[in-house]
Amino acid sequence: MKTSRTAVLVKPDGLQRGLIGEIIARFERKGLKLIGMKMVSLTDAQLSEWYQEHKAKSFFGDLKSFMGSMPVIAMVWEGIDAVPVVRKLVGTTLGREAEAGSIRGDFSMSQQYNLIHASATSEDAEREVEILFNVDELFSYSSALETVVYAKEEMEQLK
Ligand code: FUP
Repeated sequence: MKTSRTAVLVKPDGLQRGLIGEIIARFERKGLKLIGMKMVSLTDAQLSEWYQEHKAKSFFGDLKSFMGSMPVIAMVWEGIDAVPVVRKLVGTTLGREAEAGSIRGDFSMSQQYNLIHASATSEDAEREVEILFNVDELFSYSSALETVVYAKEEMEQLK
């Protein structure tokens, strides 16, 4: 168990479909803490860095133009094991096959239009947070909910 932070994007299809509130609500209800959020238009350079692992793939150009076609909502969520916890809430990549109950499983039918991005690993999370957020855009505050979301020993890890 480790306190970590993870980067989330509500993609252009999530914006168009009016699912921003629904997505944020799911993370809030889970007990994760929001430490940064903004609406932003991703540049081609940012997208190339963001999706560097897919540079050689056939869908790279399409994916970048889709992601740059309108603003996205960028967020950073924090909590114990935040990276795998958020990936589980998001569901697997192909919306049609994603688990019912996950965000993609409940709302997406597509591979590219799968509503949301979430960091795959802690290393990815740190890189992605850095691409989108300045240090002064991330916030440290104590949440009243933490004492009921986590047991005492778990709270130690949040320090
Ligand atoms: P994920 O980590 O679940 O977001 O998925 P990947 O990192 O494997 O893929 C990144 C994004 O590329 C996906 F969200 C959707 C898009 N993609 C395609 O458009 N076509 C493909 O064949 C595979 C992925």
